[in-house]
Amino acid sequence: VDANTPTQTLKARSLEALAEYIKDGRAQQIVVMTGAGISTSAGIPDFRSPKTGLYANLARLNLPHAEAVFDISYFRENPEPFYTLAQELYPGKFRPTITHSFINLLYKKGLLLKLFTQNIDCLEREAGVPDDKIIEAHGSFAKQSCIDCKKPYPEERMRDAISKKWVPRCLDLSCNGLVKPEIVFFGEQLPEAFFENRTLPAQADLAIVMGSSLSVHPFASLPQFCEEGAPRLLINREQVGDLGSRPDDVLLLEDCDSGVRKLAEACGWLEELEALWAET
Ligand code: CNA
Repeated sequence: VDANTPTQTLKARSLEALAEYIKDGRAQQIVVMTGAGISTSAGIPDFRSPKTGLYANLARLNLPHAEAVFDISYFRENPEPFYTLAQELYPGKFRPTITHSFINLLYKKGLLLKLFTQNIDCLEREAGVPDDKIIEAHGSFAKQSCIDCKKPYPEERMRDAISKKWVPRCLDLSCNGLVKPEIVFFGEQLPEAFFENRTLPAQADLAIVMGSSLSVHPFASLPQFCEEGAPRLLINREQVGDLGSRPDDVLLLEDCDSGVRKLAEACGWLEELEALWAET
């Protein structure tokens, strides 16, 4: 589409028109899809940003290639690099961003159908979004288990392992398999809940994609399940996926936090949003 392509649903392909659509009560079933970019301002690096991304800074771990740190077959042979990284990423040290609070605000207003996140940092929960609204497509640090027999592993021990950088092993001595947080590695299946809810975006009357390069499949295809005519908003530093290819796609190519502030302001929610964030 270009500037002359007529829109189907919105009056124009602009933030103002989108805010009007929301204020008119036409967005009641919002699906939000997020990635590492919503947490970078909390201090957690993303994967793929040049210079600041994790992949650009993994040289010290001597990996064959950056993705290996999250590759299940590499982990079986060499779990230490993951545990080095896990110490940096482990939940508890980071504060949710205003973008996380914006998702909570949508929930509080009864407008959030579902949040699909690729993030493993649990910051959406910490911002107040309830468990049943969240699909953690790539799992999270919330649980841990043996990669062979799947036996759950106690959280306190994992916390200790991560803080002291020792590699935990299955408590069933006859198994002795490696234990890892239930974050989805390359080569592992996504959680059932992802596949059960995968087509949910088709029910959305608005989709908001934030902070993702949309380069990891199958997550990356979620926005394509949205109906034609359902507006899709992208808030990201760069254009990604097929966002921008439909007449009712609105692009805010900037930082998530400034983007959600603009959207909240256009909807008349900015004070409420700032207050909600201040509480977290
Ligand atoms: P990615 O591939 O690193 O892409 C991040 C995207 O966000 C890029 O398009 C950036 O341009 C953009 N971006 C970065 N910072 C901002 C910002 N402040 N405002 C707006 N845009 C920004 O990350 P994805 O999530 O797309 O990749 C999927 C991987 C990354 C998932 O498997 C995650 O588990 C994994 N990951 C998660 C975390 C986390 O939990 N916080 C951190 C690092 C990686």
